[in-house]
Amino acid sequence: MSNESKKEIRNSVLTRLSEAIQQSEPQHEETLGERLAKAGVTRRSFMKYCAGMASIMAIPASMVPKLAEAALLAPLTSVVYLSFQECTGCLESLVNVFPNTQYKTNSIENILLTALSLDYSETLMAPSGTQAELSRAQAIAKKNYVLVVDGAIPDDKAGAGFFIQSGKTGLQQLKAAATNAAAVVSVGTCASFGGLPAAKGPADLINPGNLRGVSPTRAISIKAALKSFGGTYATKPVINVSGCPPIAEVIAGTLVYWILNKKAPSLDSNLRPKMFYGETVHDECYRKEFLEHGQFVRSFDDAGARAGHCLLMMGCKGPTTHNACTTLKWNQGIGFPMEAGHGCLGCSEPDFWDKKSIDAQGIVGVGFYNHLDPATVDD
Ligand code: FSX
Repeated sequence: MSNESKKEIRNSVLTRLSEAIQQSEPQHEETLGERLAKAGVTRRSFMKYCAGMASIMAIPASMVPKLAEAALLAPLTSVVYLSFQECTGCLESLVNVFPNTQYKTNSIENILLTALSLDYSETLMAPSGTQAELSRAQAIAKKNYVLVVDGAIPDDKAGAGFFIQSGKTGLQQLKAAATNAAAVVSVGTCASFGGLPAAKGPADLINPGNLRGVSPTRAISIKAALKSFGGTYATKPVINVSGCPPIAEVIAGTLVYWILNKKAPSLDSNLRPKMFYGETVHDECYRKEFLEHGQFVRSFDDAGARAGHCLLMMGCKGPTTHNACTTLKWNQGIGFPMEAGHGCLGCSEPDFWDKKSIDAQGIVGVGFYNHLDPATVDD
């Protein structure tokens, strides 16, 4: 079959799909209030839920009724979800938010999340190929959606050959999807800071293409990519939800904040919501008192390990890692690494794969499994 004939068939399929989707589009955009009512959630319990969320998010109580009213009347928030260089751990984490035992009001939280209209997600949606491309084109033609991105963006130079999808590079796809987005939420450390794909590795490692001291794909964060586009892309609101992967409730909480407020929460200098990243993992760690008394685990399975002492000498990076692991916990509130006897890997911080550290014998190393330099620990 000639290329011309293939093009014709493709165009006619696209036209038919487009007509079918337009015919099936609802005339009325369902609001969150209507969705909650259908699910049998009373106005009173929704207000109570909002008050609970507001206290987690440090929103003044006086603002709650106004925000809740606005949320009830708001149409569904459209979300376009793109994935680049990543392992899909972030999306896996997000879907773990159902059911949520943390807030005890899981039905409302789940409905709040269904207030997101996931208009495009390669991993979760049923369509593929041409139909998926059409879904993306239609989703990004709308305005004011939230663009959720996981994964870092690889080099775009001619011949680089990384991440080509439908003939377009990652940078080209990101630019197209960011154009009409109201905000960009970078989910995961790869999207937030480059993460694993941007890891440089040891200084003597020579990567393909004879590259030394840079990641093999020269991956960059979503914020850095948007900055490189310039203009309105560079100033587009970006919220980093870091972690490899991030905690499910932190991703959900950030999106719920957007639904309720239509603006970003207060962010730290790494563009992370302060409500979740305002404290270090160490701040609320139940092993903290052992550090204060100089009682450390020095090898796994020693007396200190059995007594649950501080894991700092085993490389725990809790004191320099900002995240909510010790408060929200993981796997629907079940536990966090130190409760399982392992130190924090520092996965929500920039450059965590390459960070310099020192082990219990005082040997300075580089990289993921090396240990924290005690000199960097605050008193
Ligand atoms: Fe990265 Fe996420 Fe770690 Fe994986 O999408 S933050 S490698 S958990 O999947 O991007």
